[in-house]
Amino acid sequence: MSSPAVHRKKNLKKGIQFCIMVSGISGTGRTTFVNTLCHKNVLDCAAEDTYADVKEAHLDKGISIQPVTVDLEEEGTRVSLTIVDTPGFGDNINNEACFNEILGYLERQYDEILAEESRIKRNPRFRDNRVHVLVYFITPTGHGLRELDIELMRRLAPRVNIIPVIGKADTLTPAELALSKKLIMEDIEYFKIPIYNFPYDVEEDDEQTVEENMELRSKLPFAVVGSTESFEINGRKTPARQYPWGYVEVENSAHSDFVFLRSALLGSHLADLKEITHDFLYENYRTERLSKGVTDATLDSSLNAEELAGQSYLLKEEQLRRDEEKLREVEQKVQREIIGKRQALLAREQELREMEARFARESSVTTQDDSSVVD
Ligand SMILES: Nc1nc2c(ncn2[C@@H]2O[C@H](COP(=O)(O)OP(=O)(O)OP(=O)(O)O)[C@@H](O)[C@H]2O)c(=O)[nH]1
Ligand SMILES: [Mg+2]
Repeated sequence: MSSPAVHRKKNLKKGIQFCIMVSGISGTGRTTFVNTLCHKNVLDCAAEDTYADVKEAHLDKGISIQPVTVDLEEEGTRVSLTIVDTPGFGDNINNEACFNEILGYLERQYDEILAEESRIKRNPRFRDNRVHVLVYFITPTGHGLRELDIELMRRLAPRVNIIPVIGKADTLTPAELALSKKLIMEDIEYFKIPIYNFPYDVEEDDEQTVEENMELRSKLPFAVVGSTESFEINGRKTPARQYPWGYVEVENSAHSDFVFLRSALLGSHLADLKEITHDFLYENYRTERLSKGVTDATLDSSLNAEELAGQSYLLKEEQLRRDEEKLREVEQKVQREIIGKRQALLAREQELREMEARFARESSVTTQDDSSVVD
C-alpha cells in the first residue's frame, strides 16, 4: 500500500479530528448540551462556584478554557472530538478580558500551526488543535441579541465559524421561540455578523445540497434542548426532560433542533467547517501575521533558529507571490497598451488607404478631362 494510503488508513483508525468550542453565559446549558451530544458525561455538570466565599463575590474571576477530547462513533465513522468550554464568560461586569482570552486561545492554535509549518523537520506527533466551530449559546430571553452576544460574535467571527443557538429552548413556547429566532436573525443581519450560515451555490452545488443547506439555514439559530437523562417514551428509550405535564424529547424535531445541529456538526458539515477553517480563516490569519513581520514578540519568543529560518522562508515565499502579482499587472498593462496602439495604427492605415483611393479617383477624373480637351 502506498504511504498516503497507509496514512489515510491510520487517520481513519484514529478518527477524524474535529474541535467544537462552546460559549455563552453561565447556565445556558452548554455542559448539558456537550454531554447530550457525546452520549456521556464529558464535562462536569456541577458548576464550579468560585464565589463560595461571599467576600470574593465582587471580584472578576475571568474565564478558564478547558479542552477535553473524546472518541465518538458517528454513522460508522470515528470522530476524535475535542470540546473547548469557556466557563466564566459573561459573568463579569466588564467582559473585555473574556473576549481577549477566547480570541487569544483561537489565535494561539493558529500560531502553533504556523510555527509547525515553518519547521524544517516536522513533528510527527503534532496535534492540530484549531477550533473548527464555535457553538454560541444565546440566553432564551424571547428577545433578540444582547450587546454581549453581538460583541462576542463580531470579534470572534474573523477567526472561527460561529453557529448561534438558543440554549434551553424548551423554556419558550413555540410562538415565543419563532419570534425570538426572527429577532436574533434580524440583529445578526443588521450588525452584519458573519456567522456560519450553511453556505451554498445554486449554480455549483447539487440540488440536494442546496435544499439541505437552505433548510438548515432556515432553522438558525438552532433551538437546543439538552438532557443526560433518558426515558422510555412510546416503547423507545430516548433522552428527554421530564416535566409534570409531560416530556420534552431532545431528538424529536417537533420539540427541538438538536438532531439537525448534531448531524450537521458531526456528519454533513464537518468537512466544510474544517475546510473553511483551514482555507479561509487560517489563511487570512497567516497572511495578516506574516505581513506584520517576524518582529512580533509573541510568535518570535517561541521560535528557535530552525524555526526562524522557516519563518523567513515563508516571508520570502509571500514576497515572491506579491512580486509575481505585480509583474502580472505590469504585463497586463503593457498588453493593453499594445492592443490600443495596434488599433490606432489600423485606423491610421485605413485612413491612408481611403486617401489613396480618393487620390486615385481624382487623378483618373483629371486625365479623362485632359483627353477630352485634346479631342
Ligand atoms: N429547561 C432546560 N434546562 C436545561 C437545559 N439544559 C440544561 N438545563 C439546566 O440548566 C442548568 C444549567 O445547565 P448547564 O448545562 O450546567 O449550563 P452551563 O452553561 O454549562 O452552565 P455553567 O457551566 O455554570 O456556565 C442545569 O440545571 C441544567 O439541568 C435545557 O435544554 N432545558
Ligand atoms: Mg457548564
